Order: sequence, then C-alpha cells, then structure tokens
Amino acid sequence: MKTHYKIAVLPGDGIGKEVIPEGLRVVKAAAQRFGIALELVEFDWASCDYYAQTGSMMPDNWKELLLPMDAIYFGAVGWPAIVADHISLWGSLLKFRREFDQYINLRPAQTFAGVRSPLAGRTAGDIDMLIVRENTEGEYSSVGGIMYEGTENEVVMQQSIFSRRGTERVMKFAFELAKTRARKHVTVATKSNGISISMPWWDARASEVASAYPDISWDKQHIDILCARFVLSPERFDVVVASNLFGDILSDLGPACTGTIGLAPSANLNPERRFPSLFEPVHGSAPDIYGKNIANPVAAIWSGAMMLDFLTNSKGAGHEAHDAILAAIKAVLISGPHTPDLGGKASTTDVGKAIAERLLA
Ligand code: GGG
Repeated sequence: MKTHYKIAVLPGDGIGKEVIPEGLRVVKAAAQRFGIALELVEFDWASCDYYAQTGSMMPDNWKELLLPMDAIYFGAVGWPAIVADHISLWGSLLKFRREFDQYINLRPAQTFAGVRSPLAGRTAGDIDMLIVRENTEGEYSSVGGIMYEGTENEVVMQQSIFSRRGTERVMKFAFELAKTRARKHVTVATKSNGISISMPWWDARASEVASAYPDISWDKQHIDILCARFVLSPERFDVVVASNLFGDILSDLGPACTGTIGLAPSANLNPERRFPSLFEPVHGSAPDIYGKNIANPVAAIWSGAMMLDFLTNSKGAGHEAHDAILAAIKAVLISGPHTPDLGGKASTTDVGKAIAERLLA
C-alpha cells in the first residue's frame, strides 16, 4: 500500500491558473488533516503561453515526465488569441487522455443546498447523476481529411471510431458503477435512429454488457430527447453512459441544470492504473473572466477530492479526505462565500480559503 503520492500539477490556461491554486490549498489542507504525503510537481506547459514561447503545447519528453506520477491535476486548456482551440486541445489534454488510456471520464452532477437550480422547484439531492463519458475514441477521432482544398469541389470528412474493446469497457464501467448506487440504473445515450451503423452497434454492445448485470435496470435514450429530459426531469437519471461527444455535451448540460458548471468536477481515469489518471474541472479556460479572480473554484476543489479518493482506491485516508472536502464544500455552498456565478460577490481566493478553513476547523 502506497503512503506517498507524486502529483503533477498543470494549471494550463486562463482560469485554470486561478482555480488550481485554490484546489491545491484545499488538497494540501486535506492531506495535512488525514496524514497523506503528497509531492506536488508543478509544470508550466500544457498551456498556450508555453505554445507562444516554443511553438508546441508540451515538451517532447512530456510522457517521460508524467509517467512516474501517481496522478495529474489539471486546470484548463485554450487561449484562442494565441492558438486555435483544436491545436491546443489536441496538443495537450487529448494527448493525455489517449496516450495514458484514460478511457473513462467520470463527471458527477448534483444539486446542493444553497445553490439555486435554474429548473423550477429542484433542491438539494433532487439531481444526483454520474455521467460516464467514453474518453478515447468515438467522435473525437483523428481520422479524416480535406480534399480539393480551396477549390469549388472542396470536401471534408472526419470519421467516428467505435471499437468493440472501447465500447465494452465503458459500458462495463457504467454498470459496475451502478452496482454501487442506490437506484442501480444505467441510461445509455444513443442516436441509433439517425446514425444508423455505429449507434445500433453501440446499443447492441450495451445490451450484451447489460445481460451480465441482471440486478441493474437500464434503458437507452436518443440524445435529443435525453437532453430535453435532463432539463424537464433530471431526477430520473442515475448513471448515464455516453460516447465522447454526447458525454461532453451532457456533462455541461447536467451541471448547468444544477445551477452552474462552476461546480462540475471530472476524473479522466485509467481504471487499471497502468498510467496516471487526470483530474480537472469540467469547465474550460474562460478567457472572458480570466484575471478577475471571480471563477468558481469548487469544480477544481471537488476534482482534487476525487483525485485523493482514487489514489487510495476509495479506501482509508484518501476516501475520508474526499468525504471531508465534499462536506466542507457543501457547508460553504450553504453559508457562503459565493462567487458571482452563484449570485455572490466573493473572489476565487475567498471561496478556496473558506473551504480549506472549514476542512481544518
Ligand atoms: N478543464 C477542461 C478543459 O480545459 N476543457 C477544454 C475543452 O474544450 N475540453 C473539451 C473536452 O473535454 O472534450
């Protein structure tokens, strides 16, 4: 059993540089309280500033530097004034997900006391779902190209790729996760009426995997009506499993229905632990609010809690630290301070300090 964990810290771009210090403040406080030894190694790459200096998002030996780490704590990527978003994303975050086989992107969405949901009448506990996004293939594929570029015959194509291995493993993860939940239900996001080859195949893989889990109920829903139901009746969802793109959309929509995506954490997992897993807020770099110290740090802080939990296999000190951080977040969401996305006037730093103080009180 490990007692010492090495964490790579990559704040990245924009508000990533504001929320990660608050996440670290709370993670360090939790580590102190629960006796977890952390070695934090900060890097300034995987950022558009680094790209501006070097013409690349990361150094050539990035993999060598990250492989010895137990986890990666990441902020956000994207600064379109320096480099187009698809270059920065494919040059950093998507490299981590693919080359470290972080095939699960686990994204919880919950309503909390003290946070007003934009959906009428929803209060704490009404929404409580776990979105499982396939994270290494699907619509995020690098297979495609442009032909006859710049002519009147110009065409472009980009293939979606679904492998049997990739689809079965994400389905299995979702059904295993549902076993740990009270409602034990999996919803499979699909679009098998319109996307008539890969999505019926995706549904068939869901059906095969589901047959090994007789105690888990499940259904499949087309992505269009599923989005509508996230808004109209989000309380019906428990575990939702989706392809890379559908999962990305649902994991902004779900947290938005709870009040703000400023609360939404994520864990990019290599469940077998052959490679480091990566923990990051769902939100991006938000150039429009960067520099004002008003970004909500809760998503980054909660991601840090998920990291501690994962490091210790959801047992012992890391698990206790996770639960204590979540309790401190909940307390601060009730009594404040709140950042402007929650209707408050507090700064990113005020909220981080309040959660850390609550944790150590
Ligand atoms: N912290 C998350 C982040 O920086 N996201 C940037 C982004 O655009 N991500 C797209 C994706 O997760 O697929």
